[in-house]
Amino acid sequence: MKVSPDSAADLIARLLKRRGVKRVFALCGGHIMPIWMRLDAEGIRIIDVRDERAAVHMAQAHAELTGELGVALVTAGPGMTNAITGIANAHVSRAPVLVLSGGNPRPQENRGGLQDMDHTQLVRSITRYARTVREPSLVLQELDEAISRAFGDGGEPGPAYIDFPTDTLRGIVPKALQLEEHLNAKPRTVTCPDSSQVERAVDLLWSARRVLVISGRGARGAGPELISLLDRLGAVYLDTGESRGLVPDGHPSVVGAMRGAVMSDADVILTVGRRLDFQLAYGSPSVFQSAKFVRIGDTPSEMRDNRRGAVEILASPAETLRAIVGQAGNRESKVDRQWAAKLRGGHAERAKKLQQSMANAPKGSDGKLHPNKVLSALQQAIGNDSVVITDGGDFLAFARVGLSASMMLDPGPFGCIGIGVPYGIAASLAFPDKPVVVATGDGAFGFNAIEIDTAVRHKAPVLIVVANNGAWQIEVHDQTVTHGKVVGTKLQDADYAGMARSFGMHAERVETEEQLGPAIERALANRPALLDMVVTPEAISSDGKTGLAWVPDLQPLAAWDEAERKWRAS
Ligand SMILES: Cc1ncc(C[n+]2csc(CCOP(=O)(O)OP(=O)(O)O)c2C)c(N)n1
Ligand SMILES: [Mg+2]
Repeated sequence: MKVSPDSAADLIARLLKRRGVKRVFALCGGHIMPIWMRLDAEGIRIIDVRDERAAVHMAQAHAELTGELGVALVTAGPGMTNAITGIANAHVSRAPVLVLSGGNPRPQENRGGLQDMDHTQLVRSITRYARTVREPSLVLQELDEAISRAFGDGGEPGPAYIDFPTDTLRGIVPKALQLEEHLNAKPRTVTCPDSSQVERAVDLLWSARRVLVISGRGARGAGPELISLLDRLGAVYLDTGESRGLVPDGHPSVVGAMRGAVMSDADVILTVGRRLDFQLAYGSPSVFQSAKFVRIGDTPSEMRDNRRGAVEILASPAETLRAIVGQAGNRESKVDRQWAAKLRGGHAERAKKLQQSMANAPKGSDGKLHPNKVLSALQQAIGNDSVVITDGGDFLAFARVGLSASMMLDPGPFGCIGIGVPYGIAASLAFPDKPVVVATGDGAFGFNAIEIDTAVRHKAPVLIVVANNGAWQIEVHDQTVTHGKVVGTKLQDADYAGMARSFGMHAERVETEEQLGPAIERALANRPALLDMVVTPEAISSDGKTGLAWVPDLQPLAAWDEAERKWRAS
């Protein structure tokens, strides 16, 4: 059954085209074929993947890196259930992703049809919008609303889900009902800050001695405004995984390596589009010892989870920061310059030491490379204007600390390992002229390893670096230290380069220091490419040591857990 122009499927494709969608990440199936064929007819490129979860991961990476909507298209039943991990990940990361699916034709609904299932029930708790659209003429307005919800107009951004019975997709929509107002993109609503709140924020920030600024997801796109505030105030700044690269590592406010000291020291903490989640000790007074909070966010959770602000501004972070800097005018900051300079000095010293220790990281007693040796060579080869995706356990921790790039993504607050390969593919398609590198553990690589096929077929210029230590090593370490026994956490010393070559990808195995540099150069020149880096399992990462692996009761890190325990008892 062919699908014609003016069908509901045709309108879906036309709307996505109007909204600037260039790529849809998808896996085929009869229930969605009408949409698929109309997307193709509209010239929207279909990135056909090997597992629906990867399609949603790709849509999320696209959204997070470009600020655009990410779109995934998956078929009914198992196509939809496979996508759920991806949807949950986008939900926790608050990423604007639209997931489209199909369902049984209306006359066959709930009669035991193939792949029949009420998908919306399954995803309701992890989406901003979950609807089945049965009426062809409502397709445009439903999509319009779903996209709005995905971007967080009036709420939290995140995944929106819609499916359509296949006969609905083939249904014809009269021209009169194809309203331009639903087809066209509208400018996003920008929420401006209340001026009295801006004044209060300035009063607090400009009278404080030790101001720490922390940014997150909601600050993406507000880089220049954030930098201007840091410059005017002379505050110190902590990067978090959600907005890595927003303030360049070279900026004088960056004190990432002094995290522990600065969190307990600061008297005012300004969060910009950042939840006070586990990565920030839930904002606990046991860690942020005597700080007042100023919280800016365009979503409720980023404005007020866990700790109330002395000032709370629910508005666009860029607009708010601009208003604050404008309101402050020439007012003199009271930030203790010596305090800031000392932290910066400490940061610079530690960063330099880290670089040196990475470059000189010794081999393990097994003669295998240290993960940091690999990362040091990789950083040298890719420079700083690159996109880096980190994934895994120990290797993720080494890479997150050791690598620097203009854009970085990791498994995020959902801790969703396995995102590496799909994120890297989407990133390299969005930024074909930048070096795009996935630094992944061998365990994490396995989840979506089959997507190397997708990378080859779509010529996605990604370099995948697999740290092959033959184990879910961070868990091995935890078992060894905590339980004295290693059970079910070892993997094989597999030939990942051989696997990649079997799909036609340039791939090499690297075992020695001498092979390292030249292999990286060849791989960068021949992307998509994979480097199977044999590394020692003996290297213990910061995450392996600090508690993240063994999940303490009160806080995610051992030191915070201890501090929290003392504070609760005091
Ligand atoms: C989907 C999912 N499953 C399991 C985990 C728990 N987990 C976190 S890190 C890790 C080990 C990762 O191993 P690998 O990627 O090989 O990195 P390594 O520690 O060996 O460097 C596991 C199993 C998780 N975070 N997500
Ligand atoms: Mg491993």
